[in-house]
Amino acid sequence: MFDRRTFLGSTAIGMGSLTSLDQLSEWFSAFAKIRRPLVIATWNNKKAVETAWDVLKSGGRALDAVEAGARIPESDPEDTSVGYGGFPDRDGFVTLDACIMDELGNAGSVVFLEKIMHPISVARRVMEKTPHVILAGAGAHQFAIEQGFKEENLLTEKAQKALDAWRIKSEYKPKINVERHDTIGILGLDQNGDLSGACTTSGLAFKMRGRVGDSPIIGAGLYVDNEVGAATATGLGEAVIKKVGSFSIVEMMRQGMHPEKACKAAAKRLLTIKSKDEFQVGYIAVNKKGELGAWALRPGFEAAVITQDGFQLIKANSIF
Ligand code: SD4
Repeated sequence: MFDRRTFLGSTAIGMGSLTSLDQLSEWFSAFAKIRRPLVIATWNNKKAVETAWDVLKSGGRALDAVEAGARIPESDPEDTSVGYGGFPDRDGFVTLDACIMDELGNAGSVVFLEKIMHPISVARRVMEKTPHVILAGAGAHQFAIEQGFKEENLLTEKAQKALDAWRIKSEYKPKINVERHDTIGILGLDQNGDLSGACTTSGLAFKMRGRVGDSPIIGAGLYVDNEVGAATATGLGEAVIKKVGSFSIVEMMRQGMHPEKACKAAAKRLLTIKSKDEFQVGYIAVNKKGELGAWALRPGFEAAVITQDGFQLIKANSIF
């Protein structure tokens, strides 16, 4: 591990040596010219940030980049927290939540959407083609079909087996950080300096039917303000919603806080929740300068970052 001094002394050997977001942000501050484009996503969503990067490196729009990135875990049957292959609710239905925001402050969201593999793209259509922000359930599904999306079975054999195993005891206690958590919140800063964000999930495994988490809630799971920065969340959605996590981070950045400090302050606010010892929440953020932040309630949270210097998996600091 590096301390600040050894880190600064090591920058000559490049970003491959960085071990934390603090250090990455310091690197960005020290070499101000290399701040954009960039992509940051929750967890080790490497392929997603690489896909988003492909859009940005050729001068593409951050909105297109984050949508393209979010679609990667949505169609991956091995990813049990997002889209196809996502673990179902306790009644055996895969129900999806997603939202997206662009640099103009537009927002679109779908909640409790079934049988459509790419909720993030439906959310984008809600944003661009309707006068609304959120469509839910059967209405969201109807809109998706009208827009040309295909109806598909999203429940994989692996997910059905996991449900069958869970039903033996039927104890509902989300094992945050224990099962694989790849819910993706992804933020992009493009060459123009414009920000966008996307967030997509199948929500918590074995949730009650009808439950909606933070991921599709503008201000909770995601918030983008192109004048300031963007933030997104992962973990126990109920906790993130109660604290309006992503909006708080952007507002703290608006007051001049560095993204890392703002994420930490938002993570600290979770401590007033009674069940704080039983859940995980992770936040990531980026500001207009391309400075980054990531902080979690407890250890184990990671962020995937990509810049022109390549991919970095960052271990986030935590309150506990
Ligand atoms: C939810 N925040 O639905 C999501 C779950 C999550 O990794 O992030 N899982 O509460």
